[in-house]
Amino acid sequence: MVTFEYAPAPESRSVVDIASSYGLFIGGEFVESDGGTPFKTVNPATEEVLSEVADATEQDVDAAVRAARTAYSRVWSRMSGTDRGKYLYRIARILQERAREFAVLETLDNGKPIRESRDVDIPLVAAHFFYHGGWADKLDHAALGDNPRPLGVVGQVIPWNFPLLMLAWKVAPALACGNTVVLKPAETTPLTALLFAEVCQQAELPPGVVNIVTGAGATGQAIVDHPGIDKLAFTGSTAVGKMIARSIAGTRKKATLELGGKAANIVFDDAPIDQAVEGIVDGIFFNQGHVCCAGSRILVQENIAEELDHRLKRRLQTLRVGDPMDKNTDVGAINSRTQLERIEEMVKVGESEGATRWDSGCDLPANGFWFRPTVFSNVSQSHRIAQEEIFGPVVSVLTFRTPGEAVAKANNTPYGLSAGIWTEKGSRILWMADQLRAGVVWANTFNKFDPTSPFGGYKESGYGREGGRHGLEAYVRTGADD
Ligand code: TAP
Repeated sequence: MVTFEYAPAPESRSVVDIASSYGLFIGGEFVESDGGTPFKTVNPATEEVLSEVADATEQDVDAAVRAARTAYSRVWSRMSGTDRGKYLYRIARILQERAREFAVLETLDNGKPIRESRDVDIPLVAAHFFYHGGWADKLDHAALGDNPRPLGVVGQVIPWNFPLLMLAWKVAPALACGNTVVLKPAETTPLTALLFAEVCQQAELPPGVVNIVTGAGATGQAIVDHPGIDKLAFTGSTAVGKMIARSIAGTRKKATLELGGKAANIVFDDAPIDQAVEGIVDGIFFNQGHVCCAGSRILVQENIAEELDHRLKRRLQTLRVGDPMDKNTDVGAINSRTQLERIEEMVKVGESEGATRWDSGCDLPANGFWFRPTVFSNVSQSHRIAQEEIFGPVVSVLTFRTPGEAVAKANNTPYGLSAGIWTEKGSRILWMADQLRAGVVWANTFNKFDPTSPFGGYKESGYGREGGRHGLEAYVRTGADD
């Protein structure tokens, strides 16, 4: 298919200064690791090394937990909610002022298109701090129970797909409720968390309220196992989530786990089909499909399956895949070589199971990690590509005849994070939403996020909610809880 050639429209990277190496952010200062071997973080679109980052050891995690405990007992838990709120607002305003710097850095470290980091990630990050700043002095009125009080020191471990946004989902509610935190960003995307540490300094946040320890899985495990942690907030894969649940079983640690998903995006024959196609594109090709709630399974009513297939493939041929720093780019780089290999392996599995593979055929850059938008048809429920998360720009298409069959197929996975419904009938939307075992159900839209709206899963997608009033519940104790 012929598309216009756009002139390149690259965002400038001159707004961001990347240091050649970074230490750990403990007790309000950047400090060197106590013996860890630094690791490199690369730009996945070019494979250029961006910086070297400290690998936090058990001793470093211990120092961070001790700094967080001191800040908790001496300052933060004693401060009025009004004053805590002021700090959150200050952080939110600085994030807005430095939004372009954060967007460019996120795109360089993660590979996501600048259009998305600029228009989605960073504005939502600021919105989360504003929203939770508003709750800080109103916790008594949030229907959380009698006398809501902070839990103490919270350990937070986050993934690489929305690095700064996942940090905001974790840090903002924890601080609003009076807790202090030790957070570990993902190994492949630590840079915006380290820039956020600078924002904490700029906002004059009391030292130790936020501590950031970079590292790999072992650093995350050291946080999970540390006896000084009162609560764990984890976002990542279901496999690691299960390990964490096993590690803390029998301890007094509370936990919220936000894990994987395999969402159904269900298209009925009365849906506005071009809008549904846009919703499908947004559902699975946004952020290269590195989205826990991605609409990775299309369930389409049988009598419009052929038409949808035709329109979807025509649309996918217009997606621009390439330089994430170009403002025209729709689909950026896959975050790491490891993730690219996982996607390639799952796609091979799909072909060997007998599904039909199609891709958009677009050109790909010579360096970096890339995968073309891909559609699998002739998929059946038992295929692994219909059951397991691929976490890439790959969608499986299945068909149904009746609403009952759509519900049965949508619910038939180990996950239950999100779902989408496309139909013009309001009554059908309500009936379907009631039947679907998913934490979030979107109707005639997909991937819409707002800090006021709780997000979380059923079944193997985890437990607990983030965002909204419900998200605060995870960060307080009430009544006679000690
Ligand atoms: P994971 O491999 O689970 O990694 C998540 C985080 O846990 C990373 O910081 C990782 O460190 C760390 N980690 C690894 N092993 C650990 C251990 N044994 N103990 C403690 N921490 C450990 O997931 P991922 O591949 O980065 O992220 C993709 C997954 O996250 C997908 O399944 C996706 O669905 C899920 N996700 C869920 C949500 C929600 S809200 N439900 C949102 C985004 C993503 P390293 O970076 O060093 O490996």
